[in-house]
Amino acid sequence: MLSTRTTPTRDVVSLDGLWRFALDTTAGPEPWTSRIPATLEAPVPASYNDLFVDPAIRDHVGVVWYQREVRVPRGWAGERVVLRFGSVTHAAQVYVDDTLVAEHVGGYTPFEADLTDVVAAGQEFRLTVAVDNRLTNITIPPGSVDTLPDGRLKQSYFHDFYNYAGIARSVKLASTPRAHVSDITVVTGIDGTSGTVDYTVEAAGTDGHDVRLRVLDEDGVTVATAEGETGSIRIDDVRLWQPGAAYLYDLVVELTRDGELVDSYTLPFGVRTVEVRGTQFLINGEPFYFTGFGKHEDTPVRGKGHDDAYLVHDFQLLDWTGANSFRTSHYPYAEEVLDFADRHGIVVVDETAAVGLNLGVQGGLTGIPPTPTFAEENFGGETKNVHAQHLRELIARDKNHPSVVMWSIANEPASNEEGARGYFEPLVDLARDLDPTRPLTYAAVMFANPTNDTIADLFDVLSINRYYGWYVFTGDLATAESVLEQELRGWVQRFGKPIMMSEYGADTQPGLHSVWDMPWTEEYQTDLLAAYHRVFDRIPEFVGEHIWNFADFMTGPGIHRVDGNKKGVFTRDRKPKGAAFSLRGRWRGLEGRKPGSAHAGDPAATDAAATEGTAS
Ligand code: BDP
Repeated sequence: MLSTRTTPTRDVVSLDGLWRFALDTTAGPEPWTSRIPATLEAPVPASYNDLFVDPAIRDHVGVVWYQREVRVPRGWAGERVVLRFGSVTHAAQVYVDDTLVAEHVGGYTPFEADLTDVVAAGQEFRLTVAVDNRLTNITIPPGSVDTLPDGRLKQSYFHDFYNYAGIARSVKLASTPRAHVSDITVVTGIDGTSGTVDYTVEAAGTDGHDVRLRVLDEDGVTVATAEGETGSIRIDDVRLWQPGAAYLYDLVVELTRDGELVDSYTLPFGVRTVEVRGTQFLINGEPFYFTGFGKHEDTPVRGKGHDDAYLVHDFQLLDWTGANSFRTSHYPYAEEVLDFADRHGIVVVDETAAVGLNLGVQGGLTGIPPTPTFAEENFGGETKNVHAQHLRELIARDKNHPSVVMWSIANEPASNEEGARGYFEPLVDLARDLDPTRPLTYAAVMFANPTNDTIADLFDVLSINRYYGWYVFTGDLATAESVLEQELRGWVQRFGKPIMMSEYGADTQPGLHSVWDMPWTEEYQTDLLAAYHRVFDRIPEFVGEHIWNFADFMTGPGIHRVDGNKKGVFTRDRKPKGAAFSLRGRWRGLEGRKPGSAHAGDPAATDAAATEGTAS
């Protein structure tokens, strides 16, 4: 699915800003048929939960309504008009005046509505969106909704991060010609000093057209051309997209008829390869070692609302610590984030929203579920179908991003349980079919170990989440270190694949200190990470370390959490905890606190970081 851009044949109008807002309990019946009172207004993009002081809104379970008026630019007569939502969490119904124009389920992928036949250039229409935040056993992520004795609905879910909802990404109204480029796929390769670009162009709304393509370098110089809907383009003396050194070309795709331009779309892309060979993860044929974090889209007040200021600042902090990558735990992030990663050379493990396919969490530390996770009445065939559809939407959206080097199909599924293989095998096949070029992984929960895991052989990279020294062997780093090493070696021995740590960390209250191994102190977080790093450095098959988490984040209520999950290396407002400085020491080979003391371009820092980063 192409993202929305202005081109010589396409225009875009942003619909971000303040929309009228109401709960379904106050909006009245069929709110799309008339104006919702402007008592409450909510910004788009933002989650709605933390905006208002009324707990009935924050804790609302079910539908809320967003509404605004939109004028179609008068110059758009004869054009196709498309409405595009970056995401609506978790399900949407979209009305233009009295007409239902789109329905979408899945809170982290985009969808469009073709409005060509229901709106007119120069005219205004009323746009109303029903947003449903409910999670059930047939949503991804899953959850369950119960009715309390007083009649209120209660939402439960199997992940700790807060179930923020709303229109958290940008909304756009776009024009395209009726005959238009509807999709582009590029797969790049390297042949000596040349780059190869295998491309496919899809068009819609046309009964006859030609396709011509140009590749422009970063100076706007045409470096290659081609014709036809599919083909291969060669770029001589190619500049590769590399981690830490991004280089993007533009693929200008033009639809023509009798030599006249009909539609034009520009796709930025990078030339790079990704491959798992033996126990190595190769980017452009070179071993790559992931340093970085699992992140969340989470900020005060906005919740999961996309925010360019936090985007820029977070990437500054990634660079400052020497992180070269992150995982989009536990759902696809806003497209702006991936575009930014493409432009700045940050590597991304792109994860689906399949977090919590694991009833073992209800069994506490035993991990024994009260009822089997993959039983038909829990997460069975229908859940799998929804998961498959989500995977299709994710790969359709992100397939052309050079920053995305691997798909993570799920976080902490019950891969130790019977039924996991039947559930995941078709999803792995589907992902390989949709994208044969990128390796696959999933993040393994602590109940799944090298002996009882039933699915790891289906995947390319072992990603392991572990909390030794935190949830188990709390405060005992010596035991944590030795148990961790024994287990990681067990995974390598059984599966013989590259292995990385996809989560490890400790909740940390900034300002709390101790000379002893005291959980929650800044020193304990630093020391726990150091213990893990010693283990990683002793295992030759290790290909990466992603700490949990980049920053503190909001969670649902629970006795394990004090104002959210505090495993951040940065606080929720992005202040460094002590561990940030020691990470910088490990990943950049630098100590110190001044941002000016080490830039990406500092050769000493880069060399040191490279040496550290590839040490295994
Ligand atoms: C892991 C989950 C992650 C949690 C983390 C924790 O993958 O989402 O936030 O535990 O408990 O199991 O901090």
